[in-house]
Amino acid sequence: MKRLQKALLLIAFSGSLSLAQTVGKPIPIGAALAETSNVALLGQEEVQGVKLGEEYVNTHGGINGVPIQVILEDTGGGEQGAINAFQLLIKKDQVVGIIGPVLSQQAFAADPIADQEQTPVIGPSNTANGIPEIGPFVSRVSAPVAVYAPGALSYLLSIDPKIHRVAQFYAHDDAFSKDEAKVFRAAFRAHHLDIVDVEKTTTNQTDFISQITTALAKHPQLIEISTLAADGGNLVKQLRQFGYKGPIIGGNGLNTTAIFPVCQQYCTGVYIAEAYSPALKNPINDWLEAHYQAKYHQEVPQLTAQAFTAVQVMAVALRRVEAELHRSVVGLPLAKVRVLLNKAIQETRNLITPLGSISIIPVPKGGGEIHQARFYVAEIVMNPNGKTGVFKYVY
Ligand code: 1QQ
Repeated sequence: MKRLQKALLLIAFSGSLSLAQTVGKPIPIGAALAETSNVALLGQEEVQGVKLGEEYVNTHGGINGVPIQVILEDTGGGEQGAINAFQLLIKKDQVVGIIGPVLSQQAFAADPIADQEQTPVIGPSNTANGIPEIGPFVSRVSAPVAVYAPGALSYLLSIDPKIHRVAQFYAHDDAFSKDEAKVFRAAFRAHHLDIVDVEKTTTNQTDFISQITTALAKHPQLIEISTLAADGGNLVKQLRQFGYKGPIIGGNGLNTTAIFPVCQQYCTGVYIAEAYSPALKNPINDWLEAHYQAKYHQEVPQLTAQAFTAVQVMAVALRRVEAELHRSVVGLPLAKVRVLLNKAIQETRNLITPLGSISIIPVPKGGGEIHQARFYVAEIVMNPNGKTGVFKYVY
C-alpha cells in the first residue's frame, strides 16, 4: 500500500514544475539522511548539521532575502530507503538540490536517480572512491578516505615507531568500509608494516569473538577497524574485553560520539582521522561552534560540520546563480534552476566554511570533488564514568 501511494505521488508530481509555485515560500533544499536504523547513529549528527545550516543561511540574508527550507526525508540505513527518499525529494518536495545520503553504499544506489533527473546532489559524508564519478550532478564536501584516513596511521607511527605488526577488521558488506580498508592496507605497505591478519565482518554483526581470537593470536601491535558505528563500537569493546591493549585506528564510520554508549569506557585509545577541527578559527566555524555548543553541550562533530557545509555550499551557489541571472530563481522552471545550481556548486572556489577554505572541482565525466587543505587526528578519551568522553584533537 505504501508503495502504491508513493507511485501515485510520483505520477501526480511528475509534470513540468516551476519554482513559481513557491512564490512567498522558502526555497526547498532536500536532505536525505538516516534518522532511523543503526545508521542513525551517524545520520543524527548530520540532521543537526543541516538544521543549523538552514538557521545560519536564513539569519544571514537567505537567498537574497528569500529563506531556504531544509526538507528532510528519512533514508533509514539501506539502499532502497535512500532511493525512496531521493524520489520523494525530487518529485514530491520539488527541491532544488539534495544533501545526502549518509553512506557511500546508499549513494551508489540513490545518486544515479538524482543524476538522471538532473538534480544536484551534495554528499555530506560519502568518502568512498568513485562518488563524484557517479555522474555530473553528484558532488561531495566529504574528502575521500584515500586523501585523509591514512593521517591517523602516520600520527600513530610518529608517536610509536616500534609498531610493526598490524591487523585489520572491515565490514565487507559496505562500500565505504571496503574502500577504506583497501586504503589502509596500501598505507600499511607504504610504511613497510607487516599485515598479520585481515578479518571480514558485516555491518549487522554484534559478536566478534572468533575473529578476535584469530587476530589476537597473531599478536598485532596496532588494529585498524573499517566498519560503521554500531558494529565497530561493539568490536572495539570486545577487543578490549579480550585483552587487546594496543592502539586502535577507527575509520570514518566510528567518527561519532554516538559510539560512546556502545563501547563505553573501552572507547578510549581509538584514534580517528578527521576532516574537521572544532578549533579552526574563522567566523563561520565560530558561529557553528557557539550555536552547536548552546544546543548540544559538546563540540561540533565532523559529520555535523560536513552537513552544515553542504547547506552553505548550496546556498552560496544559489546566490551566485541569482547574481549571474540578475533575478531571483523564484519563478524560473525548476528543471532550469537545478541545472544552473549544479553548475554553480561546481564553481565553488576558496569558500570559507567550517572545514576551512574549500573548492569543489569537476572530475572528468563526473561531478564535483572537494579540495580541502587540512586534516586532523583525534583520540577518544572517555571519562571514568564510561558514559561521557571527548574527541581529543592530537594532530
Ligand atoms: C561513507 C562514510 C560513512 C561511514 C560516514 C558516516 O564515510 O559511507 O562513505
